Amino acid sequence: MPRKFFVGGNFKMNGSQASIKTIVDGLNDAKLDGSNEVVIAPPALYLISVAKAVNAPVEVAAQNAYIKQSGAFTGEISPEQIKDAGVPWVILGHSERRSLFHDSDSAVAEKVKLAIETGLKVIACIGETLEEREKGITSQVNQRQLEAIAAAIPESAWKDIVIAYEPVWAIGTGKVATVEQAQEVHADLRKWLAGRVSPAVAEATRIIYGGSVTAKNSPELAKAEDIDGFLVGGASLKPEFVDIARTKA
Ligand code: G2H
Repeated sequence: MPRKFFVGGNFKMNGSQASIKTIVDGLNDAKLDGSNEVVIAPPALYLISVAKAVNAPVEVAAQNAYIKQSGAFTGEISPEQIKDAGVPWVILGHSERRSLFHDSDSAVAEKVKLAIETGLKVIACIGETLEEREKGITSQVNQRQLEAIAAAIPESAWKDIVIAYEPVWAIGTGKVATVEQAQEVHADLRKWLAGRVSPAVAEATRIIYGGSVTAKNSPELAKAEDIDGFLVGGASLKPEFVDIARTKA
């Protein structure tokens, strides 16, 4: 079965009630036909209102979740609370969480495990830094990050996981990976999944690309065999997100 193309919009810590309403109105007006899976991730404060306002087929994701369901963890939100808010998805392991908030490989894996056990679907982010790429360890870094997740979950969990490959050097920098660079990593990850998890999981799992994706570069990237969609940051705040959401549709 072909993998359904997936477009995520990660608003990061951007937007206001008014600007987010404009984005949601734009998506609703676009009347997307559901041939692509489209998910938007506003800041946590706006999750409930966006989940209520956005029309199917667009769904909503939280940008992070904690490793516990409740308790004295000031400032955190739990997978149960995300589910209770009517939000089916969560982004975990984004490089900004890893680098700025010290989310380790094992913390990300624990978060993925609890989110999956709670019934959420997960956009699991991995990616190498420029330094790691220049050292020639791109493959090892991405596999190490994915291995932590693979070791924490059963094979059946992969049906609810989308892998987002986001080279850190391409995030918000305007330096998009070339189609060849991205395809090489995506193919490498799919091969790794086949060996580590199973050929069926490797075949079915969406591996999406993130890092300075725009309406201009998305059609070319989408042609690559192993690029199954995008996680879009900056451009998800702009009207062009609707065009990206329609890539390949
Ligand atoms: C990568 C991406 C979205 P941007 O972080 O996750 O952001 O498209 O702004 O590079």
